Amino acid sequence: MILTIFGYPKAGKTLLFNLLTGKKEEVSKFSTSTHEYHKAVVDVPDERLTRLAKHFDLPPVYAKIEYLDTGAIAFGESKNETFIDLLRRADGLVHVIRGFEDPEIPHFPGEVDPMHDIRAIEEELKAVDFLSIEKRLERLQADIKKIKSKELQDEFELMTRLKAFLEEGTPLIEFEFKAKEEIVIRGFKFLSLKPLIHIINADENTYGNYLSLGDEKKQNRATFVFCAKIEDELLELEEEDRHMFQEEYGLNEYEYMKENFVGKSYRLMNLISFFTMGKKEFKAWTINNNENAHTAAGKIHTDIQEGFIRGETINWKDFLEAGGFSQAKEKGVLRLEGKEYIVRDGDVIQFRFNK
Ligand SMILES: Nc1nc2c(ncn2[C@@H]2O[C@H](COP(=O)(O)OP(=O)(O)OP(=O)(O)O)[C@@H](O)[C@H]2O)c(=O)[nH]1
Ligand SMILES: [Mg+2]
Repeated sequence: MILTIFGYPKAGKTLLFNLLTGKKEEVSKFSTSTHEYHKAVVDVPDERLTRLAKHFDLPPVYAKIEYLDTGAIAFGESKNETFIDLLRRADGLVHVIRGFEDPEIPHFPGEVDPMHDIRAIEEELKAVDFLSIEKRLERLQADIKKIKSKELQDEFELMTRLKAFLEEGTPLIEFEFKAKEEIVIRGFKFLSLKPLIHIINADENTYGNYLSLGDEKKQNRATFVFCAKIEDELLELEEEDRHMFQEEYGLNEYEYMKENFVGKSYRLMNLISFFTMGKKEFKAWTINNNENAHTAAGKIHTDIQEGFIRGETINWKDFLEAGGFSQAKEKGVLRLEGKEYIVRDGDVIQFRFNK
């Protein structure tokens, strides 16, 4: 899974990137480059997998998140393709918003005003999609003149509806696509169709003011509030000192983004994990909530999906208790599930398939 971090200059993007990835990229008050970006792949921490792997004496292979930290925002620029591409590649977008006061660091849109920046960025994302749709419509119009095709006509109608939808100011994520339409639009990688996480980067004085803007979930949109700089400092400290400083800053209830971000974004994006036990490793896989065993098999290998016979399935805790597949079978707690079985968070699955 790819998550792309973006936002106005000096909002604290790289600081967040460093916190989430353990990297030490330079954070600075001054130089800004819009064409450079950082990339890091990190494990999705999962206590369940840690326990399973330990019990069965296998190395754990965690699911992965690739974080991309873009340079400052470059929507309007003529040469913004690299930047837009980093956004298009993402499975989810992470918008970092200036919420701290520091007279030495100017804020590009003017006043520090998170709600303003949130709205402005949402408009930018829709504007990018709007342009892609307009371009596509022009193209389709020309093609339709040349070739009579129901497919092209259907796409033209869909694009026209999407354009009208955007004109009303609604992001595409709120559009109710039919399954067929989803296939048509997949290649466009529309930005307003992606889950979007707004992260307000506050300081100890502004944190309290912005908490009320926090919102776990609204149509695949979420807003989190955190204090990048303070969190960075606090994480350097021993547990005990940490609490003391937290109290001093008035941040007793502070939720560490480093610890909570993945869980929060999985919930927002409706993602769950299932596990497989191989000869050499115990492995976590990420899929959308509500997806079936057939799709899950496809995550692992197309051969497994195509030859799918059944998924021998058990909740991870029961699996630990039973001590393995054969023991679970003996105890009668191993379930034989078919293609249509909706995978649950924490399932351990052994796929049977025709080779
Ligand atoms: N006072 C204060 N400074 C902060 C806070 N968060 C970030 N900064 C400072 O803001 C500056 C920019 O931080 P970065 O993480 O580099 O921001 P960025 O968004 O990656 O910046 P660009 O990539 O250059 O656009 C650094 O000097 C940080 O120390 C904060 O909460 N309070
Ligand atoms: Mg940066």
